[in-house]
Amino acid sequence: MFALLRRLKLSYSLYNVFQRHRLAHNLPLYQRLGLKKQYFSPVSSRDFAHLRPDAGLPPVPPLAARLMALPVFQAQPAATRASLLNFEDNGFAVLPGFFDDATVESINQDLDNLIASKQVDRRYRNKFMFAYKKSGRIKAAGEGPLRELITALLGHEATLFQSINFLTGSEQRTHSDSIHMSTFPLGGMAAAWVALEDITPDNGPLHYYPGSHKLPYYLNADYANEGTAWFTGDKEYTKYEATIAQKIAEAGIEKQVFLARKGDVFLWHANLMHGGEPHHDKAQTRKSMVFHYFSRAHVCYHEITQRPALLG
Ligand SMILES: O=C(O)CCC(=O)C(=O)O
Repeated sequence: MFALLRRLKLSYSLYNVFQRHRLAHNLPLYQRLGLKKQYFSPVSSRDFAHLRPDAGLPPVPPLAARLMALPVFQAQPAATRASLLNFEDNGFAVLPGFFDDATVESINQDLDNLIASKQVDRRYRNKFMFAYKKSGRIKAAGEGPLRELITALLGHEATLFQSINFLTGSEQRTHSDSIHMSTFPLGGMAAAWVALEDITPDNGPLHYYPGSHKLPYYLNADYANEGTAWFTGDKEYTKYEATIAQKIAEAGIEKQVFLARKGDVFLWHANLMHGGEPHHDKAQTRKSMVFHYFSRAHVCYHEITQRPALLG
C-alpha cells in the first residue's frame, strides 16, 4: 500500500505545491518549449519526446573558449588543462591535487563535527547528504572555482544541487547520473568527486567507463519504467542497473578505476557510466565527497520519480 502511494504522482505534486520558490526555475523553460505544465507538475523524458534534442537552449562558444576565459583554468598545470579540454571527448577530467591538505582536513573535521552533533545523518546506507548546507567549508569547496569549471564544461550557469559525503565506499553499481538527476535537453548536469584521503584498490575506489557518455541516455522507457498518467513506473532499480551492465558489455568499453590521492578531483559528464568498486578492507575508510550540479538553462528533474528538481 505504501509503495503504491509513493508511486502516486498526485501525492508528491501536493507536496511540491508548497515548494514554488525552489521549483519555479523550470517555468520559463516549459513556456519556451510550449509545455503546459505548472511548477509542481510531474515531468519525465516522455514530455520531451516530440521536441528537437536541443530545443530551447541558447548557443554557446566552444569548450576551449569557455575554459580559456577562466583564471582558474589558466592556473592549472598543463596536464589538468589538457584533461579539461578533452572533457567532451572522454566524458571526464582529472584534476590532481586540486584541493590542498589543509582544505581537505578542514572538510573532514567539519563532517566529523556534523555527524557528532547529528546535524547530518546517514541515508541510503552510507551517504551523508547535503552537508554543504551546514558547513561553510564544504559549501566553499563546491562553489567557487570548482563550480566555475563546471559552468564552463556545461556551457551554462551551474547550480550546486547536492553534496554527498562518504566515509566508506558507495559500492554503487554502474549507472549514469542522468537517470537520477535528469535534464531537458539532455546533458545539463555534471559532477565533481573529491578524494578526502588516499584511495586504494581495497577501500572501494570510484570506477568509470571512458567514452561511455557517448552511449544513448538510458531512461525510463529503456527499462519499461514509464508508468501511467497517475503512477510512476513500478520497476525495481536493479532492473535499470542490469540494463546498464548489458549495454556496457555490448559496447565493449573497458572499466577504469580511479586510484585518487587526497585532494584529487574527478569531474564527470551527465552520461558517463560510473560507480563504486567493492570496499574489501573494512579497516580502511574511504573519505570522499561528490557534488552534483544542474545547469540553470535546462529543465531539471528526476526521471525515475518524475519529479521536478528542488533547487537552491
Ligand atoms: O563515490 C562513489 O563510489 C560513486 C558515487 C556516485 O556514483 C555518484 O555520486 O553518482
